[in-house]
Amino acid sequence: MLLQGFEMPEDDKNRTDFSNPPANLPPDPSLVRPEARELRGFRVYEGWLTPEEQAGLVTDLREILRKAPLFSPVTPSGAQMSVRMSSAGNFGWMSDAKGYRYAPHHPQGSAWPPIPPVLTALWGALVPQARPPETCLINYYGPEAKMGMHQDRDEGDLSQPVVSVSLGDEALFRIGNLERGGKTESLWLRSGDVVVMEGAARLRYHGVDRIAAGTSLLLKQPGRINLTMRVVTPSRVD
Ligand SMILES: O=C(O)CCC(=O)C(=O)O
Repeated sequence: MLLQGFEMPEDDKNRTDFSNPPANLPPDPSLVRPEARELRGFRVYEGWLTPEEQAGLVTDLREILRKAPLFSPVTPSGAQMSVRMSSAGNFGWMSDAKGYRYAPHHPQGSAWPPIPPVLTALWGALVPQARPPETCLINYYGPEAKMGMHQDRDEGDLSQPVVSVSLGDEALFRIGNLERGGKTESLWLRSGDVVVMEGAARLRYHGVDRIAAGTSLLLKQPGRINLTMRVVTPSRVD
């Protein structure tokens, strides 16, 4: 039940047949990746992942979520988030009455599964100077889910980037300022798009206002997956 939003189409003729893609495709040297465009310091790579890579990633995610099922986090003030979450990597992001934090275990007690190699390769290609990612937060948005404006600041080393991958239905992504409030700008993120938040833009407020259900054929049901890779631990001072 927890995996339903991620199942690939098997018998729907209107959808591309990605039903049995290889989990990790070999790099194709002839593949030309898109250049970034910049919006308020966020680097946006439209269509960075090919449809085949997206489908392979969904296969990887299905396996991850079998071991670390999605759960519905509750904010410290007691509100249930509309986005369901899980994680891969050494840590997973958690929220409950005790606050926001990273934890080494899923709420059910198991370690988080490893981050899929296609994602660590993407990180290496787009932020080669960064430390390796220590977590990949998996956000699942149903058609009604959204995410309020927030900063990503629970990590121990804010000099390290956040790399965000969109899969499935389009999302209206809003970028704000370094402090709450003020004018904002929005863009639609589509399946395969990647956003890099780093440097001066790392702490910009951002959020997701809505999902345009049914705009992608990648997932079996309407909805969106967002993956954000981050470094969690403080940098070592030797
Ligand atoms: O879903 C998105 O595109 C953004 C996710 C996000 O802001 C977060 O996980 O902190």
